[in-house]
Amino acid sequence: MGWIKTTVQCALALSTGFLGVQGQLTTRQQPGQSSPIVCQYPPEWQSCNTPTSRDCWIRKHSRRGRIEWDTQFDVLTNYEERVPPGVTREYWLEVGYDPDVAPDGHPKTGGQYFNGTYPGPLIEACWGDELIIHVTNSAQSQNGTTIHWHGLRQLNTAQMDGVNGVTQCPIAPGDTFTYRFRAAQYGHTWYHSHYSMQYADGVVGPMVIHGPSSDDWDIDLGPVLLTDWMHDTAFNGFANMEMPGTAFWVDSILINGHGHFNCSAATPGSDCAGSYWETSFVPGKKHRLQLVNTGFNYPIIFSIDDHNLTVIANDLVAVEPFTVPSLTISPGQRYTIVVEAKQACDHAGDYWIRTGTECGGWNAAITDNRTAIIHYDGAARRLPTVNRPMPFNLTCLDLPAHLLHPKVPWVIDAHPNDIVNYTATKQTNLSHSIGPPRYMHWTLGGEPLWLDFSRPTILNPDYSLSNVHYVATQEDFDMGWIYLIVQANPLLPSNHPIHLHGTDVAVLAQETVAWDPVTGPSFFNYNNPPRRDTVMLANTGFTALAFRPNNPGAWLLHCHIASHAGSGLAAQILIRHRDGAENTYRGGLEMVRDGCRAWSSSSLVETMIQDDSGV
Ligand SMILES: *[C@@H]1O[C@H](CO)[C@@H](O)[C@H](O)[C@H]1NC(C)=O
Ligand SMILES: *[C@@H]1O[C@H](CO)[C@@H](O)[C@H](O)[C@H]1NC(C)=O
Ligand SMILES: *[C@@H]1O[C@H](CO)[C@@H](O)[C@H](O)[C@H]1NC(C)=O
Ligand SMILES: *[C@@H]1O[C@H](CO)[C@@H](O)[C@H](O)[C@H]1NC(C)=O
Ligand SMILES: *[C@@H]1O[C@H](CO)[C@@H](O)[C@H](O)[C@H]1NC(C)=O
Ligand SMILES: *[C@@H]1O[C@H](CO)[C@@H](O)[C@H](O)[C@H]1NC(C)=O
Ligand SMILES: *[C@@H]1O[C@H](CO)[C@@H](O)[C@H](O)[C@H]1NC(C)=O
Ligand SMILES: *[C@@H]1O[C@H](CO)[C@@H](O)[C@H](O)[C@H]1NC(C)=O
Ligand SMILES: [Cu+2]
Repeated sequence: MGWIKTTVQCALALSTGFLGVQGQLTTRQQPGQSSPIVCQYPPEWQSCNTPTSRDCWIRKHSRRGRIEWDTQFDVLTNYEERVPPGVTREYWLEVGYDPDVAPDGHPKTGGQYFNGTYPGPLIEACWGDELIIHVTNSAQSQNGTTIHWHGLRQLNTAQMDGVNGVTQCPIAPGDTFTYRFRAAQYGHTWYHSHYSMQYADGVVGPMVIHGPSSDDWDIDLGPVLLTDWMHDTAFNGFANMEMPGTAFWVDSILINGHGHFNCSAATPGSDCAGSYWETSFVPGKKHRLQLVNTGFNYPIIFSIDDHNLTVIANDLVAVEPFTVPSLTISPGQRYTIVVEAKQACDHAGDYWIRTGTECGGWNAAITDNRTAIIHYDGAARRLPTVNRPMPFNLTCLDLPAHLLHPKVPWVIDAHPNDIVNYTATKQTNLSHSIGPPRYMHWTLGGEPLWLDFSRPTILNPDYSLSNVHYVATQEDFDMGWIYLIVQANPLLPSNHPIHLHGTDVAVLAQETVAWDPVTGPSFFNYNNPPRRDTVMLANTGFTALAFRPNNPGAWLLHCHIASHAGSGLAAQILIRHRDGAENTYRGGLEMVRDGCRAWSSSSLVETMIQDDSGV
């Protein structure tokens, strides 16, 4: 063991109240979880992850006790090639309604949740584990459901990606689908319904895969889920958007299921309490927080009064550490941050966590940016007295590329095998109707995406490729690189957080000027560019992405603003789907067929009104 780092502590700060500060493989207990998980590897593998060596994960010792350096898993390990030998972990989740969940104190119509909690239970695993997750759709449900594990690569398990109409049929009310896949990456992410607007009504939860970090920290404060929240059901919100000039309404911002709403302002005389999420800092210690925007509409700006944020990972990619005063996180994106509790004893106290949505533009309803509290252990409890303006830039675009250096570099070939070209734009008053008539559809590949829940692409690739509403393109290369150019329509005000399933993308360029095929490539960075799974596209510009076509399957590409994807801003990329699909997918497609049979015989299929793209 290394020496104990001494830190200045305030006289009162004696107990930490956290498990796992010294024990490197255990983590702090989360609400709703009976005990912290312990990572397990075969006995010859030992942990090398301590508060002063977070970059190391496990190491194999030779019989003679020597360290075999070539058999170590750490933050420099290429996790697309080598994955530790983990264990199998099994979880059960149930999706259902619960009228009593009121995170900001105000009731919500049509709230749907995992296990009746918001956010859902923490799904936890260790790097290399196999996960088996049984998802049951409540018999009382008026919706199908499918669960997507955001950002997980699903190598050779595309059928576990959880996208109805693409990788499976919706899980029928009363039915269970078992997801089984390997946690080959590490870090934190979230899982959410991919059935129409359902995730915006509450079907989301945090997921952590324990592994190494690119910087040291002492105390794990776990996932911090940031989201916009609406009191009406998102299905109504979306239906109300059919006419020009109407927009999705957001009522409050939640952090880990806590928030505030001034009921009295809406209905004079009424009152609803709400609450602030709180967490504790131990003076002098470094705290890890795993930020996720699980929202459906806004990018969220995050800051803590009088504390800087050291970023150590974006999405599921460990990066060289760097420090910023605030972060803008778009729906779907994540940042892992380390925050040092370095306020001196006479300033130890409570500090605001602030969230801003100013770049949302048209919805100025949420003006109070105080959303959660950091409490210094040992200090007297009181509402924070410090009031700082939020340090941020109004663009709400991603961090500049020069800050984001993945620890495991990708070097991109300047000669791609293929270039796929999309434009995020609107179509108004389409003459041919799909679903109920709508004034406007967002599109990516010319036509709005509109899936048939009963005919998922993975079972019907030829049908999908011939149906314009499946917006499907195919790639049959099994090596090299595919580029993806996504342009915005500069006449429209929206930025779009673009999410590709099945692989991380290298961000060759992310510009605020229009794409030009001649000059565009001069912006490209081929040498270890930022890499992530959700990339903000500026309304006036383009983003150029690159990925390897090495994961067979049908992969959704979509905007992570729920109403945009719902009206059609999505496409599918079919990678080598003909390579004997049945054998390519580990575990085969029989479970998908069983799920489709249950869906087809469900009475919901007759009564349900599909008024959106399905995703
Ligand atoms: C969810 O609820 C089910 C049924 O009550 C329970 O068996 C399961 O353990 C819960 N899952 C988690 C992850 O807490
Ligand atoms: C989903 O359920 C909501 C009620 O929670 C209902 O309004 C909506 O029509 C359902 N939609 C589909 C496509 O099942
Ligand atoms: C809530 O709104 C009412 C009416 O606009 C206002 O008087 C009151 O100060 C507000 N309360 C808070 C806590 O902001
Ligand atoms: C944050 O970092 C900046 C740049 O290093 C520094 O000037 C500032 O004092 C730091 N703020 C806090 C609260 O530590
Ligand atoms: C955030 O809230 C503070 C008060 O707590 C206010 O002074 C400030 O104007 C708000 N907005 C920004 C962008 O800081
Ligand atoms: C805002 O942008 C400027 C110039 O690009 C940069 O120096 C500064 O750090 C940014 N501030 C924040 C809070 O991101
Ligand atoms: C992409 O689209 C633009 C504009 O539609 C076009 O000019 C360009 O040639 C396309 N590039 C490729 C590689 O298809
Ligand atoms: C589309 O339909 C709306 C509503 O009927 C109408 O107000 C608008 O003028 C139409 N736009 C075009 C371009 O036809
Ligand atoms: Cu969008």
